[in-house]
Amino acid sequence: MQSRIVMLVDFDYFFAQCEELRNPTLKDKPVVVGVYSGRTESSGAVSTSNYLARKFGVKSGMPLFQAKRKLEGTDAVFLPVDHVYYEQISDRIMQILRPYASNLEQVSVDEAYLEVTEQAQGSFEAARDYAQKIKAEVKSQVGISFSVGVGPNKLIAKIACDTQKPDGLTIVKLEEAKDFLAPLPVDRLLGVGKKTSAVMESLGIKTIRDLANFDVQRLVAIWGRIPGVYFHNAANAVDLEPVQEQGEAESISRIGTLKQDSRDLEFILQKTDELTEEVAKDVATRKVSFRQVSIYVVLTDLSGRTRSVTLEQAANDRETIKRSVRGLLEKFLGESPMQIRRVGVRVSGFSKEEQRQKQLTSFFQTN
Ligand code: TTP
Ligand code: CA
Repeated sequence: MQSRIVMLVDFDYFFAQCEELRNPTLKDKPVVVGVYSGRTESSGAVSTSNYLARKFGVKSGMPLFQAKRKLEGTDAVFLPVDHVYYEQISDRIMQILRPYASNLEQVSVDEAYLEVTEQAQGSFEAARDYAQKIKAEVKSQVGISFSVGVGPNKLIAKIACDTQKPDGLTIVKLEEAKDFLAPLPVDRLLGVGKKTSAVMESLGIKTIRDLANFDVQRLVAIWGRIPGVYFHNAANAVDLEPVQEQGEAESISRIGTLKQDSRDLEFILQKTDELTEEVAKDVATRKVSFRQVSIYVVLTDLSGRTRSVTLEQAANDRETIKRSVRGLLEKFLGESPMQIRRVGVRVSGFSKEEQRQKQLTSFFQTN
């Protein structure tokens, strides 16, 4: 049977995996990446952790002191979040993924939907091979693993992906989709939070099967037309939401390594000019304007720094990027005595006028 085919790609234990990438000796240790609030040495919360740390009971959102306690006596490593670095890695992976899809919709720093109906010719068997090929390419080019869910729509792809991690590949065909959802609790559906699921439970709706069998008119009477119909359709594995290309990327960036460590402005600018060319090409292809230009530098001690400037007016040309990068680099070299090893150029703060505000999206925001 021919079907639409959508993939959801979700990078494994992302922040912690990025940390392992730049320091492979971390791989056989529990790794916890956290946001430090700064009051005491271990006040703050866990952003994520690698799977070794999870074995000890560490979870996202947990206070750091609690994670420390769980990992007492191990050689666990605790690191502060480095969003700029994770976004660089994320951008590189998204760039590799993009040509594999008719449409790519980035939903967060570590997740993207890919519309691959044409590429897989509507065949889930072909989609399996295709997913494996994409996984292998990202692994060899960037060194990051991810999990994939493949389904007849976004809803199924997302839930399929969550069933097998890390490095998972889960395929749920069109004809299997309803049975796949049926036994799951209702809160697995996007848009069914604590409040909604409590109301559903009071109506005797616990599983998605219960919801699928519930009278749609009653759902509409309780939640209104758009949510009511959405719940009914979702429970029946029906989801017509397109994979939307627009507004998916929050930034465009490139990073490169200098031929030798340096703090010579003109030498470094040769590299950033090359990177700027590529960034400007992407800006033109995606027809976006940006308000922010940033540089990212990796110093010889491998620590990263970022500097940004916000433009008075949105721009879309390479000269603006070059000028801003020069200014930022000059300033940075004036402030820091360190040698630079790698440099990156990024533009962000894209103009939003093209972004479509859909009814369902606004419903999720208020739910
Ligand atoms: P997730 O995809 O939820 O988690 P993950 O990538 O760490 O692990 P996996 O997918 O293998 O289960 O979140 C993506 C990133 O978002 C994560 O690496 C860190 C960040 N994050 C937080 O900062 N705080 C949180 O509470 C959560 C859940 C995630
Ligand atoms: Ca993830």
